[in-house]
Amino acid sequence: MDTQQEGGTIIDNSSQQSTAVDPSQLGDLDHVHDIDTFSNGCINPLVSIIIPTFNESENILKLIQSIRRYIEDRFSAEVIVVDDNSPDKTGKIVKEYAHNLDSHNIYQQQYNTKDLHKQQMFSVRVICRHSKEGLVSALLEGMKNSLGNYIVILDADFSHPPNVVVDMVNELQNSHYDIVSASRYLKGGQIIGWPLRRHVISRSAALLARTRLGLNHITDPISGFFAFKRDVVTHITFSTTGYKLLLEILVKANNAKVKEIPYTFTDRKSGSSKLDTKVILDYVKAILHLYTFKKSSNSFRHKQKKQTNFNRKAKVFIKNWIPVRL
Ligand SMILES: Nc1nc2c(ncn2[C@@H]2O[C@H](COP(=O)(O)OP(=O)(O)OP(=O)(O)O)[C@@H](O)[C@H]2O)c(=O)[nH]1
Ligand SMILES: [Mg+2]
Repeated sequence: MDTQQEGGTIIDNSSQQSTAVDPSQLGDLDHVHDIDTFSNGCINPLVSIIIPTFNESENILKLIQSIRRYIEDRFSAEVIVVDDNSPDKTGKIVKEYAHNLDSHNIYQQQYNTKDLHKQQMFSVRVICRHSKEGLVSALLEGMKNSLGNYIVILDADFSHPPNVVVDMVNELQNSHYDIVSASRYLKGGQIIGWPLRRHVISRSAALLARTRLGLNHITDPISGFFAFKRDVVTHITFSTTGYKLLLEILVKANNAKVKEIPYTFTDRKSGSSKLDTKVILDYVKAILHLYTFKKSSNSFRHKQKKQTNFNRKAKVFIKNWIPVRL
């Protein structure tokens, strides 16, 4: 199914309103100053793995190599790194790596053609933006430029173990689930290395989302590590206010079937955290936005139901009474 050309992931770069972006203009991105594509084949990958980065030079290549080791020979994939002009040159580092990877792949194609059918395509692309625009907008940028039928989102700091990506994709391929989310709070999952303060913030944020947004069945609705079928998001109008994309997808993707799998979250060992007061404030704003969205779509559904009931009663009345009176 060639879904990547159809339907638009709709993006809003302002904080509150939601604006549709014409999918035909997706290549025309003023705020992106550099997109590199190094693909060793013209066949679309099955999976797009999107990694947002800001100052992740110590982690990013190790992570890409690790992902590659786990998925090699299993399925074709593209890694899309979305970097916001990191002062530590993360974007440049990935760009160079991708160039080398590309030449290596060409070498394999030329000298190893016999085994070529066994090899799965693996490509790396980097989207370099002018300035720090936030995590959610980076993820949306990656999604807009992705080609795979399945999209996986993970952080660059090794908090999200790359081997779990394989389980997520298998689950999407072999089951009826639309979203597979890695949970720290499901039985079997855990968090290693967080101080008490982080536990309290995270637990409270998850509780707020579950109770206010009707997500009680999801143990970790604010997970940053998840995968989904492309079709799930094509009709969603996203707002970039939030810090947690999964939350927005869970609320706005009607009737999507969600499976959680447990994983061990390990606090970052290198680089620095971007969690600050602004992030917490943005989170609260996002909850309010989604709460309003949910309420208005519920009342819309209620109105529609009332209208249908009225129409049905009117039809019965016309059928039964009007002929009698005539
Ligand atoms: N492109 C882009 N990436 C970002 C931005 N903010 C954070 N990131 C990346 O998003 C991912 C999650 O950010 P983290 O700093 O790990 O946030 P966190 O996981 O909540 O907190 P820590 O794990 O404690 O650092 C990492 O890969 C970051 O490099 C941003 O504004 N733009
Ligand atoms: Mg992190």
